[in-house]
Amino acid sequence: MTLSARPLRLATTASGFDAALAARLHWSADTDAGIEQAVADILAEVRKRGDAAVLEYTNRFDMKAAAMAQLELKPSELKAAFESLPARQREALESAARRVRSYHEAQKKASGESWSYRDADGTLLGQKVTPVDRVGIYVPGGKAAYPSSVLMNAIPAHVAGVGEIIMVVPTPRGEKNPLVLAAAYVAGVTRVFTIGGAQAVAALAYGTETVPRVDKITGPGNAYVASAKRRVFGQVGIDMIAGPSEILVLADGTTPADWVAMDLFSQAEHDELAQSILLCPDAKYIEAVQAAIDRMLPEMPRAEIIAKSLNGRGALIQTRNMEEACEISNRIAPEHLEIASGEPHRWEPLLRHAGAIFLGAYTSESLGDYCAGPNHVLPTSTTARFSSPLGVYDFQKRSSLIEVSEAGAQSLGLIAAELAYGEGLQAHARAAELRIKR
Ligand code: HSO
Ligand code: ZN
Repeated sequence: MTLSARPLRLATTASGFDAALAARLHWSADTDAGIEQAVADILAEVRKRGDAAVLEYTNRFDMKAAAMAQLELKPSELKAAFESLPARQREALESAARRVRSYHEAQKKASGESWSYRDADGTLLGQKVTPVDRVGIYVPGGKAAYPSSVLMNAIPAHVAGVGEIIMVVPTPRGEKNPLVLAAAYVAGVTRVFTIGGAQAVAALAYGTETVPRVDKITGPGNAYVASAKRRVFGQVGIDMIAGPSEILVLADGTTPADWVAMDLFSQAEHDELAQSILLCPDAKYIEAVQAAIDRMLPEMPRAEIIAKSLNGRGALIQTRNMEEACEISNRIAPEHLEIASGEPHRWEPLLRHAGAIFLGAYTSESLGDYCAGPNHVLPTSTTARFSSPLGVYDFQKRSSLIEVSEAGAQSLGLIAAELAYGEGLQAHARAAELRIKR
């Protein structure tokens, strides 16, 4: 079978461009009613019967175990998994972890510290930042079992100062992924349970005899996991619900076409529903990228997934100029945005909505996925319009601090009492007035 990948060719000057683009971008997170019902049942069972229910579901879906205790990995097993890896893999994992840690430490310094000030009355006002006590990290077990995602979820939690990081990872047929366990070891995960699916989310959200109840759950998962996370939200915090990976490349024609084509492949190989888009004013360059796709596709082990993704959701779009390319990119609000240009800093100020922005020809998105330092858990499906990468701030919360001085009580008391009487709340007004000196 000869595969071919022909992303949709569009031009902004053509009539019907807006509709054609909108159709390509469309993606819906809706899950079917069957999944919703199954998940609701699993959550209810785990809530009611704890360990016994988790064990039953695990035996049914993943592996046989006689007791919950068998589903917890000992710290020595994590260490052994790390030590079993070839030296080069160990070093890569540690270098990546170091860089991700430094980045998130800088992030904490810049925006994650407590602050306060005193006003003219001597009243103290501020904000105290504290870590979440205990978090749960969901790690998928199937085709998307990414050790890099273990680092990206656990390290910011660790840097935030989270006391306990509980990881859950299903082991279909009992097979453990040593790289995933090694990543947990390197990232400083506290406890690991080999459970997955909606039952693992339920165990983390409600707690069982063996699995401690957490305050927040992060990490990607399949439709069951996504549905379970939505349903336990409120009981616990959750991170975003991620859609398929996306990459958008803005090209002015100066980056080798092969590099750009391979970057488009890199997200397409994640998932048949992943989205890879090129925006470029130069028709010849678009041809060159298509030629590179044709040439390199057969060499790719995941050619079939790449072809499905590019044929179904990919697009090569010719724009009038780079300014228009930036404007369309803002409309798409991609998860990953590469500025494959000789003057990336000229275009970057025009780009407002993107999960992560990769500047210049050398900045392959792939480097950001593993080791540049910033987080690879990013807002997808246009949610970069209003949300941000996973970060230290997702594992922290803020408390307001107020210390009113005696002088402050006089002036604030008058204001508060006035407004309280207006709301018909006598006790509020009197509490303020009692502190006013006659
Ligand atoms: N690009 C993915 C993350 C990842 N890539 C993990 C490789 N491994 C997030 O969109
Ligand atoms: Zn990736």
